[in-house]
Amino acid sequence: KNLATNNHLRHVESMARLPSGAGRIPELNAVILGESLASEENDLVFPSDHFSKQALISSPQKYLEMYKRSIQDPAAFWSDIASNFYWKKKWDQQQVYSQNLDVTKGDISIQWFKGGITNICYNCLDANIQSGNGDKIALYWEGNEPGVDGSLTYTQLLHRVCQLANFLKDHGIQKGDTAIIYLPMIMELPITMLACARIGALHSVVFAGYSAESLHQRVMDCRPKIVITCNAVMRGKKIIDLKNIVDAALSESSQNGISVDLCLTFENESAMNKEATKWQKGRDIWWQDVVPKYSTTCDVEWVDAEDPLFLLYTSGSTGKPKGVLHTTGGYMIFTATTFKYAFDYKDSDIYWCTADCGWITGHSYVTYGPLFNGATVVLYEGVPNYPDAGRCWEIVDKYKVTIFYTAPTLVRSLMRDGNEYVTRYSRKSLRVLGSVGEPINPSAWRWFFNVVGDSRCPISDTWWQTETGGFMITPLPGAWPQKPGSATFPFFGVQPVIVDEKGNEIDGECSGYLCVKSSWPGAFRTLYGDHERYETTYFKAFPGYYFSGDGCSRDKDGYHWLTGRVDDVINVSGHRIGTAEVESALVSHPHCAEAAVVGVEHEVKGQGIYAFVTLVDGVPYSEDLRKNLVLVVRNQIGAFAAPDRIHWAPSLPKTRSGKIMRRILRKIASRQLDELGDISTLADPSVVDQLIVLTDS
Ligand code: 6R9
Repeated sequence: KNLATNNHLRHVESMARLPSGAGRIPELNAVILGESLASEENDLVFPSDHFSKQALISSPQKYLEMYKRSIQDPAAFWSDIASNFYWKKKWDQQQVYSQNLDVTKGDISIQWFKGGITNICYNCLDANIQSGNGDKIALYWEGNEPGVDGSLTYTQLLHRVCQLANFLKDHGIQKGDTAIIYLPMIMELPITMLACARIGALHSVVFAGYSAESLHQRVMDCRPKIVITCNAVMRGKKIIDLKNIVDAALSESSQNGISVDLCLTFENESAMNKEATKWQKGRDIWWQDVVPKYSTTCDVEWVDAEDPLFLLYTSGSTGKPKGVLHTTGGYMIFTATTFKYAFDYKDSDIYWCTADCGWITGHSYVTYGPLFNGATVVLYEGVPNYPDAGRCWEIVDKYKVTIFYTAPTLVRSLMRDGNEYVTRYSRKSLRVLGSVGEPINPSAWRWFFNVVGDSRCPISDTWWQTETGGFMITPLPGAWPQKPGSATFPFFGVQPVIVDEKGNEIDGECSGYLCVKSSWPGAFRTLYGDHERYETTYFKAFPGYYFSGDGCSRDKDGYHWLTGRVDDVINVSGHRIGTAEVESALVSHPHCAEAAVVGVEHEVKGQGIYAFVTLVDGVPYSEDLRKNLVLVVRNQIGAFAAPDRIHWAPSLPKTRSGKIMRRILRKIASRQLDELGDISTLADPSVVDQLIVLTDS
């Protein structure tokens, strides 16, 4: 009946029968078997006994027991967990969840805890204060400059949130309205998210590295009542004038018929340029002039579990970003529960996630998941290598960080800077490490484990997506041995399946497309304003399943190995970028006739952006033009999407029906010239020779 699940259970069961202590060397806390041992089966990294003993999930057997229940009776499993949250009114007990993931059976729909009335801000703040966490630090903030910092207790955080919530209400923002947040990593960012949630307004955080054009696109799509930003931010030594970017975006939107009447601007003192900030009277308000005047208490807007909580735009395989919509109840329970187990969270932990709140990781695992658990969270405004490559470990020591969650790209870049920057600091507070955003290569994994974590801290390599809301495949750090580079096993309630091209589930050791069978509480419910695109993108490829867009293989022990995107999405430093987005930016340049973008392996970023560009007839190649093309992408999307390489292409390889053959372009870009495969189906195979000749141009 349930092929993949049974298969998965069988693997975990066999793992649970491993003789205890298999492969361990007792004198070490944890054992990492060296790279010299090529065979994968020996490549197991066991949690220390000490760690496992204190862990929430301490053995494969314990995991298996809970996992089985979560799959066999999801309603009971998740209801029990949900009972630990505050509900003004309980959900419909008869129908904890309802779902249809099969397009052939009607509209795709997912609902969890429908009829339950709650509020996520109340659960994160008020409930924690009532249970005695009022004086506990909720947020530590570390500014860009060393020595500039701040903190808020749970009670202080609640007061700040309430003041802003009152301001928003006073300015007509109501339940169901949308607010765009364009802020850097300062405390006002989670404060604003929570204030929106408190009054039932949706937030749409736009990463403050996106360009004015991208911000404008998002304004046009979600039509916010308000934009909340700040004057500027320092990233390292660079000042970025965020308010100017907002001004440009809003003026473009208003020329296109969507005007935003309110722009609340926080004065970020660490980026002193208040005087230089341009001001539109009647629209722009300084945060500090108004918000602190409001009361520090604010009634909660009680919402249905299925009322929307936020929109977050992410890249897909077409040029138009997708507004991923998450609702309240299921998301709250899923982020809180995944956070607790995947990081083995304890009350005494100090948690630092380096992700920006502009991405999903900052939503689920900077703001909501940790705060629900009453965690102390570190926020860092700056860049990880400022003033030098030791900054992260300085911060770890300063706040005695116990759980450190970051991205492989950062690990690789710090690894390149050398061990001295790490070993200069103690890091002895650390006990759990985490990785997210892209597959972590085994050598980066080992460096992270051995050097950063002193071979003491398990690594939770969490596979998940904007769409999934929270962790889907992740180690539970005390439960089972890890394999460097594998995200291991599914979280409770998650049923990953690997399917072949035809959509058949495949068993045993295999590789294919990663799908998910059955819904989980944190799943996104739609794409904002485009339910059809939601169904087409995620549910039509393999009817009956959610299709992730990732490739995955499963080894003989049942461990999952993510192999990267199989669609036209590139993952640059953990940021998702659609090839089509970059292409449409490039072709907007008057001299660019056509562009095709592919991802190529990049030592630090994971993937780099490689663009083939065909120029308009008669326009010569030039260094200036190359720079201008890169600039167009920076301006239209953001600096993080700038192509690493522009390859002049007299023409592009196309099929007779006119489809660009990216497979060939990928091979040319990565210099795998002897693996071009069959090029006979091209309309003009000689195009390929031209491109190869020009490879080193
Ligand atoms: C959370 C986040 C999602 C895409 C996803 C996959 C890649 C994320 C990963 C991983 C391998 C991991 N990805 N975590 N690949 N191992 N631990 O990053 O969300 O920005 O939506 O990106 O990132 O390709 O499909 P998002």
